[in-house]
Amino acid sequence: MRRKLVIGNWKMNGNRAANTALLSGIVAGLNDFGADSAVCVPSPYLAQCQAELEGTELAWGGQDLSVHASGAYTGEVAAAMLRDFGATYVLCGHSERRAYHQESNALVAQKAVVALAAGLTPVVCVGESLAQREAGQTEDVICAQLQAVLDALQVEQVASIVLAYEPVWAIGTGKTATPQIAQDAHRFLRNCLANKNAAAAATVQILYGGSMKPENAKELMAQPDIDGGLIGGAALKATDFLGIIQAV
Ligand code: 3PY
Repeated sequence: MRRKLVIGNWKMNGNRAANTALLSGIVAGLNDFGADSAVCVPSPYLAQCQAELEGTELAWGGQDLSVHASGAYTGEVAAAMLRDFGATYVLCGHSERRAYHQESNALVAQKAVVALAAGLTPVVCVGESLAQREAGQTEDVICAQLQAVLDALQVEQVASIVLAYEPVWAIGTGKTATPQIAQDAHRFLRNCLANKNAAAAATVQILYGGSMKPENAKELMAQPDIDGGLIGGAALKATDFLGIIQAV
């Protein structure tokens, strides 16, 4: 039985005062809903998460990491730095990183490897664009994105990743995949995982991302292969984020 996991992706939002209100609102409302929860925040706010969340049920993480350990890489954040501030998770290959920072499947795979080596759980994001879906390429695209990561991992490491299916056409657009569309993609991804490690495929959490909100979370998370959510806009309001966690 896989435990549900709900991760808020704050993207480039927040400020110290608003973060304190949001984090304390979430923590106050967490009530053994049967799901794990976390927030992935901009790097400057990792210290704030550590200070305000240590000892609570809410974990935290980064939104990206460097493939390098240290050195002359201006603007980059190393895995060890995320760990230094208590991060548990790190997003790898969010579609916005792939689109705006030209992150290739190979680079995303390297990031997942580096995250695992540092003791972080990589949340590997995959998803097709609208044009790719309309061209019938969804499975080819998400398979290639996942396969690059699987090729880079040792067989036993597969169990240590989290996967997120985020159809690009549903991110920040208000459009949500129907539960059946999402379930079909999740089942397909689980089968891809199974080709590398069948036992791990049964335990890896596959999150749905793309305009998940309290109103649609229950139906999405009722699907057999949907193990939680990677939440964008709705993660910026404590009641909405809690509403999604409660829908588990
Ligand atoms: C969204 O739902 O908008 C996301 O991109 C979550 O990562």
